[in-house]
Amino acid sequence: MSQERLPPGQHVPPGWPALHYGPAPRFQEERWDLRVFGATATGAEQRWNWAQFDALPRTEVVADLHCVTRFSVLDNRWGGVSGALLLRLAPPAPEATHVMVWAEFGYCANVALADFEDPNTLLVTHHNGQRLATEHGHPVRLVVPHRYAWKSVKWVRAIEYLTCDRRGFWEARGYHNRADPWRAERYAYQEEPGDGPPP
Ligand SMILES: Nc1nc2c(c(=O)[nH]1)N[C@H]1C(S)=C(S)[C@@H](COP(=O)(O)O)O[C@H]1N2
Ligand SMILES: [Mo]
Repeated sequence: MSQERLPPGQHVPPGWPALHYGPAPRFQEERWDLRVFGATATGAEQRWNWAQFDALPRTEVVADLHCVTRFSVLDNRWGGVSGALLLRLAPPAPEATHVMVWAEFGYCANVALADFEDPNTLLVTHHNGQRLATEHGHPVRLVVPHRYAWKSVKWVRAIEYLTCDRRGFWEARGYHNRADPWRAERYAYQEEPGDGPPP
């Protein structure tokens, strides 16, 4: 494997490990919605039920997934709704700088608006042409390929627009606020001033 292909310290295990904190939620279609709230352009929140969300136009991106525990899963063909499209459908206020992506059971991760808008960032419904398996985030997970995978929130239920940065679940538990795998930004103690919200 060439050095350019894998970020520092990463290796490729067999298959696709499933890794998460706590249990995997069962998808209940009739109770599911995706909510956008916080600093929206109009101040109102927006919701899609499952049928509405599943009818949105999908994009495909081929990208690698890098977990901070050092495994990488290469060449995933992700299908889903782009972060950029979501921002067009539910515009943030001009002051918004970050999003907090919320999952079932309160897991969350913060993502800079620029990273959420990146053409490779998707709200993923499909992997290699098939619906995601439950343990990988069915029905919808975020994928931000250029950040460590704890920011690729599985079982997404809400997106909160923030006007100042705020640490998510792992970012508040000693992990790096930005989490660029190419710079091995694993831990909060590596942060420089400005990499995270003021303490
Ligand atoms: N809701 C939720 N999403 C999550 C996590 C979690 O604990 N809960 N773990 C993250 C971590 S640390 C990793 S490495 C990836 C793993 O994705 P995978 O299980 O599809 O490989 O999911 C991320 N998304
Ligand atoms: Mo991870």
